[in-house]
Amino acid sequence: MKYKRILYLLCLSLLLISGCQALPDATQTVEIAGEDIFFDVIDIEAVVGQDITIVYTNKGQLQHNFVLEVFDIETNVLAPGAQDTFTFNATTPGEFVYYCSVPGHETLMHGKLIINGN
Ligand SMILES: [Cu+2]
Repeated sequence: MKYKRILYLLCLSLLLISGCQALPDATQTVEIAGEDIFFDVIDIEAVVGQDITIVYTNKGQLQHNFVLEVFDIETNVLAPGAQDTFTFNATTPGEFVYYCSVPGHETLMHGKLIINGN
């Protein structure tokens, strides 16, 4: 009887430990559309150390791009319907603004990447 209780506690402990070791650095893929004149995703949350793949599509009638300065990301200015995909590692915790750098767009066309520390 006593052994059953010990075995139960041991199994419970293993479950808790394995739950705590879920991989925080699995790649997160985010699809973002640039429209006229806004991004359809304005908040991205990630965990420090995680790889983030952005699939960026220009779904507007105007030209748009995607800039995330802190990670040296700047797509080409995309024609309507064009797409660009890129991956980077969320190396630094904090909040970072991404935007479209086509003149006149940034004021309305921006979003925030939030990287949470461990
Ligand atoms: Cu734009």
